[in-house]
Amino acid sequence: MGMTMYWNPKIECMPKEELKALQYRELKQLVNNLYSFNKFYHDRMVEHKVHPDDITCLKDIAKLPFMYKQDLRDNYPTKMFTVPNNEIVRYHVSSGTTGKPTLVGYTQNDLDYWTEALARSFTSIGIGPDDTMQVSYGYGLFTGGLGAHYGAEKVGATVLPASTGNTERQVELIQDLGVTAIACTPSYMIHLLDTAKKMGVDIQRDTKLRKAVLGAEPWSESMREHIESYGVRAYDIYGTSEQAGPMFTECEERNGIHICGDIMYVEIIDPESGEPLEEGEKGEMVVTMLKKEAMPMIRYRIKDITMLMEGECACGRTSPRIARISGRTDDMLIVRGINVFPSQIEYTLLQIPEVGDQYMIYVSREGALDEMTIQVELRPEAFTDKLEDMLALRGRIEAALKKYLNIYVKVELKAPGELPRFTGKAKRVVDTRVI
Ligand code: DLL
Repeated sequence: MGMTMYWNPKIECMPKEELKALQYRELKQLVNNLYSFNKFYHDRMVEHKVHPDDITCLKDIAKLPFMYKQDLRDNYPTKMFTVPNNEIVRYHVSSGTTGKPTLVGYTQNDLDYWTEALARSFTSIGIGPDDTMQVSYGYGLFTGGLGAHYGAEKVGATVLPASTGNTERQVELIQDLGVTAIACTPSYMIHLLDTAKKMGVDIQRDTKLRKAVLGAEPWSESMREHIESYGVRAYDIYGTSEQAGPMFTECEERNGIHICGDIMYVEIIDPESGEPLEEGEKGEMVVTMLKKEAMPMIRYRIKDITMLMEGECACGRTSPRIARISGRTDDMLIVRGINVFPSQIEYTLLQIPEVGDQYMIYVSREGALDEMTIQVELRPEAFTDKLEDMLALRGRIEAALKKYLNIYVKVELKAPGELPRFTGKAKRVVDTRVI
């Protein structure tokens, strides 16, 4: 594999104690600033009876209140921003819940730190000037496309902004342009490999594609093995729009995802009690973004389940590492790369007078692509055997769901009483995807 390359060795290999001191300084400055100059954070701290002077070491971060996605929704669109509007240079929007999306704003410095994180990450997996990277995450409101794009350009790679879709064309481009690395969701990667096979293209023999940077949704070691059987080495990449977007990857060792500790401070807590957990203990990740200007995040409850890994990484980086995300503490589903909350589906269905109280959500994987089917029970007065009326109603429900969820879902209408009733806690989501 040759000599280990670092993008920013001073920070990436900084002695752990030094990094902690740096994190403490950043935290202290962040908390002081927000307490003095921002109403939202000031009021929160007062409400929580904590003053910046109470923070005297890194562990004191636990005295600060948590932040939740609900805070972002309540303050939609820009009430959480802490800089004047003319300092905002970019927005991204994450898919909505109950009709309301989450807006993220960035200053130029915010974009630069995001890109810096990706430059370190891509360098750690050997992506550099000799690579041509096809970015097949969605470009647009989603952070995946533009995020990976700027990161890959920063390390000097040639970037092909393919975005999603038109997979046969994507396979042709991989061949024609000698693409060496791809960034996309793991399910799209599998779809692309299937498509190549159908086209008679042998990835290993007919292309130069050797690396894939996969994330934005959960995946597993068995998916990794499947992808690697095509001669493509697969790496996990993690991030969320509240942090910036895709940011952190495994290194060549693939022994956890390296977090840029100078940019983000990670705590793992017990999701029930909120108490901090030790390295090696699985819990909910809570993040504090140490450098963000436009939309700071202090102790933000991401809801992803992971743990901080013990010991040193053989790559020489001293940065904290988290394990592969193993689930969520809420019911969020990721369907074709879109974050979908079942509560969002329920909310949409409730707006339609013909729909009764019972519904079921089925998520499956057809080939490599996710399919979502929603069965809805109609009210007795709405149910008829006139096919035309039923088709029109189905069309209306599908359109309403498409509008709120941003993805196509298949709707099946059911007669009153036809769907299962639950005696205990209703289990309306059946997710049969094997990952
Ligand atoms: O998915 C950002 C991203 C883009 C990450 C491209 C990686 C690659 P959101 O749309 O805000 O941002 O969704 C964030 O997706 O809380 C996790 O639940 C899930 N997720 C992201 N990466 C992974 C991963 C982007 N590698 C939410 N493994 C997060 C498992 C992931 N889950």
